[in-house]
Amino acid sequence: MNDDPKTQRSGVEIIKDNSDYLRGTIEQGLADPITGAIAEDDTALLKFHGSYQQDDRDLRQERRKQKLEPAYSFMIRVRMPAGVCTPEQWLDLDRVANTHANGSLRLTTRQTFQLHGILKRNLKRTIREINETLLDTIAACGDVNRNVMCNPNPHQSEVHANVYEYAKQISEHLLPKTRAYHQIWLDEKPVAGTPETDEPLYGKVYLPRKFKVVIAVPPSNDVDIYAHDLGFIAIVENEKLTGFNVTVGGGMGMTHSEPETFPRLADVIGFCKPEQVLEVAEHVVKTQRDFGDRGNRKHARLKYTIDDRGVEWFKGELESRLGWALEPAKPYQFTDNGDRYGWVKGADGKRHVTLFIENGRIRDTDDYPMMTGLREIAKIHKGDFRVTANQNLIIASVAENQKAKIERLIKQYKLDDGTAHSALRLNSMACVAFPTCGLAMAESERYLPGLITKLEEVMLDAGLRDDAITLRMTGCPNGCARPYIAEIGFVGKSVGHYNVYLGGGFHGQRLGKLYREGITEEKILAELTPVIKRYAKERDDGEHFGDFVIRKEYVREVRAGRDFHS
Ligand code: SRM
Ligand code: SF4
Repeated sequence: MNDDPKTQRSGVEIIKDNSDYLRGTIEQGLADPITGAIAEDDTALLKFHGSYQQDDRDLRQERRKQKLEPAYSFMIRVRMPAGVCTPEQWLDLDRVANTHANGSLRLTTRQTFQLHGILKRNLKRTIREINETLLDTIAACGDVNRNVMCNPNPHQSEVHANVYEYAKQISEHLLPKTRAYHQIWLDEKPVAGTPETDEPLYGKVYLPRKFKVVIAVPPSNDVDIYAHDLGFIAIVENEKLTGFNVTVGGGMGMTHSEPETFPRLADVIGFCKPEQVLEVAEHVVKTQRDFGDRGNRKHARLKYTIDDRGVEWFKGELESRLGWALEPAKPYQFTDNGDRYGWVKGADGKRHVTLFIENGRIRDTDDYPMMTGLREIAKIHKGDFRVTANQNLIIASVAENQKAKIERLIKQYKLDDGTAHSALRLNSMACVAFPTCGLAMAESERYLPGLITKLEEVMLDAGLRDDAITLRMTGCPNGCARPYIAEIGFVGKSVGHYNVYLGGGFHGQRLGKLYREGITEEKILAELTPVIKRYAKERDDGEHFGDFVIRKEYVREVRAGRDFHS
């Protein structure tokens, strides 16, 4: 454990420290026409501005052979609390994606957009255009608080609307204060004689690692509250929000063959009133800022700070900073972590339709003009759009007299309101992985749809077409699609090989357990077919797949992250 952040610092800590509040030499790097990349140290700083330097991994070998530098481009992630944007913003992002990026938009597992394939020479103009549409990319990545998530439909009830306001406030409250972003991307001139802010919340070296906040409104846990550093579970009495249970210390990332790294579910530590939310968020962040490990980035998330020192220690530290004690947690119940597809009527009488966007990828193909269809809807839609934490999309707040028009466009462009697919596919997610993700070890987004087609045959044969089993895939163990809380999780080990995890909780309440290691598709199908068939025959009434595989001892129940590997 690292008790003295000054003596043991990882390389990224030193880069942050020397960066003049996240400036580094990014501006100079953007102006250098010799290379499509920026300086290595600046790639760490660029993340705080919402962008990653990547290279096309499909082309890596060929370019190496030809002695060319990698095909560099940049990914941009938008900050968009709770996944809400207007039709105008949709149209702007669509245009930006088709002019400066690779012609597609990617809905992420944290309810926002990513654009891929932006060349260095277009990076500044792309970020500027995103800002012109009144969205931004500040702190979408980096060692700060990221996009704040919450149940995506404020129009569902007054409580949802209320909670959305808190998501926005938390996002604003935890933003870095440096003007670096505005100066580099938006040409803001430094004001002479004004000293740089000292980042009152984060300090000069920001957090030891990324930090993620989420709000859930039971009974839906579609935001997977236990997977995040800090969470607020809305407690509702007589249809009014009375406050929140506070959760801390969740996280998914781990490294293969390093058992000291593990996914961990958050602990519920107490209850706070609505007006105390910002104070709690701020002091949880500050506690992690002061106690998180700054020597080893693989051990730097809040989950390790809490696991090493104990939840009671953390709660005590938090309460001493707050100057008051959290109340005991209130009862609550989650039922699932999936999306509800199709049309629903909200408390305000407006209609909302949830569309299935497979793995969040929006693009046109010859037989599926999805991007065009959504653009046409955005042109006439008067409500807003909401990205869900399952990479899907809600066309929200449709007035009664607009519904038929939107329905027509959904049909015309073959958009999917959840009727066309099996429950297995509708409850699936895959991370991006190849070709853009620099950390991918195996395919994910490009591979999962085909694997599901094969598993669907098994499900169909077993009479399970409409039975929801959560299934998630990632191309490496970092866990971007939260695979360790799926009932079936596939995690890339090497090209074409996956670890299979079984037994995650249907509403995100339990970690899965390694069932088979590093197996190919043929083996995956051979291993899972008998389990699925047996589930169809021997499950108890209403029993979920994740519970069944534990009861039948395919895997042992994982009760704590620390036991994930044992
Ligand atoms: Fe993630 C890194 C994509 C949600 C855990 N994630 C990455 C990078 C940026 C790769 C990199 O560092 O070079 C990926 C970019 C791929 C690409 O080409 O676009 C990437 N993560 C994603 C997205 C786009 C996956 C998706 O298919 O939607 C999600 C974007 C979220 C957003 O909008 O902010 C995404 N990442 C997550 C989640 C899920 C969540 O937050 O609910 C997790 C697990 C939860 C957690 O944080 O523990 C997650 N991503 C990671 C990690 C492991 C962190 C750790 O503590 O070990 C990394 C690697 C790292 O940070 O070193 C990572
Ligand atoms: Fe990349 Fe791994 Fe995240 Fe997938 S899980 S996007 S492969 S970092």
